[in-house]
Amino acid sequence: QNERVYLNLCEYVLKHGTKKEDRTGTGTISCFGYQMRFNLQEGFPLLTTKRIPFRLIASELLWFIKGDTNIRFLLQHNNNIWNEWAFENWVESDQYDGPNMDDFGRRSLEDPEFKKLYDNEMEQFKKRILEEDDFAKEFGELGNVYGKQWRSWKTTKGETIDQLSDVIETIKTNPSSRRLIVTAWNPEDIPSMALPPCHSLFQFYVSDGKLSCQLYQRSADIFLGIPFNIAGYSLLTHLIAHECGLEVGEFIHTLGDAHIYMNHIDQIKTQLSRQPKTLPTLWLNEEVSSVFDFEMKDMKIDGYEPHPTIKAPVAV
Ligand code: DHF
Ligand code: TMP
Repeated sequence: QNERVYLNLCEYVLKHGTKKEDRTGTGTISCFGYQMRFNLQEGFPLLTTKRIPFRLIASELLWFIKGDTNIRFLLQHNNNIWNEWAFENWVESDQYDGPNMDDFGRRSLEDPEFKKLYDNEMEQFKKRILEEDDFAKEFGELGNVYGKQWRSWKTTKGETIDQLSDVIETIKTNPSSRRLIVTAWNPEDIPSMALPPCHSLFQFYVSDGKLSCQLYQRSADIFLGIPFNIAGYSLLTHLIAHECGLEVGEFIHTLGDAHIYMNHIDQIKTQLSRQPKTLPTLWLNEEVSSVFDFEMKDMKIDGYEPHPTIKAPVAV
């Protein structure tokens, strides 16, 4: 069963992982190099051992597909998963004159008084992103992240490359190609990104009328990020297969630094104690054909009856 593949990853890293310091100062246990395979014909891999809100997966993917890199679109969809990385740029800017927010991620976990200040600043930040165009333009921007690289990779000639459109076109015209690749890893642009791309490169493969996708993820937050990434790329594979008149094959997830944050270990153990349920199925609106025309209402998940949410802090 598909979900077992993810639970096996958790067990593997708990068992074989070694302690490793990390950029965020949280500490992890980590393994290097791991691969999971999900058969997309066996149901949509939205985990059932904890609730993963599908609307967050779908709105983040639409945001990538639009080529958008500003969190305003996400906030308009009540999606808060990228807030901290835009907020970080804001509180480090000259224009910010509120209370000191250095190291806000860690301090808000350790100090309840500080957390009140932080929550308040974050609320105001979100409000300004939604209400003030100029503020949003400047401080909602995450830099040249996924959407930019997928849809308008800048060339040395001053032109742009639409990798996503190109790959879809090639899947239609030359499905046996071994060059069906989209890369977000643009070394020149890395310094201008709020976070260098974690899901860095993906490749498609067509055989037997089925479309498969393999993702190389350089850095993998097993508890928080990975369930989102599995569902997000599975959804992308479904959308492209839909446009190209193909069935779905497999999603293959290849991980580089696969880690569990020290403050996620109890949560992972709770999750491992739960019995996976039947995976849901994905419904796509037949009337929409192009990947670029999908909206939230055109994608639904059926038969999703997961175990309850498990909360955990995100390392910033
Ligand atoms: N940093 C780190 N350390 N880990 C990440 O997974 C990560 N992911 C990013 C950006 N930076 C990151 C983008 N994706 C959540 C999930 C995915 C995501 C960012 C955050 C998250 O916090 N999920 C929670 C709550 C979601 C909600 O309801 O708002 C979860 O329980 O899944
Ligand atoms: P890093 O840049 O130091 O590797 O930190 C990035 C963290 O974010 C790391 O824990 C991996 C995690 N992450 C995911 O797992 N999935 C994602 O989609 C994103 C954006 C980040």
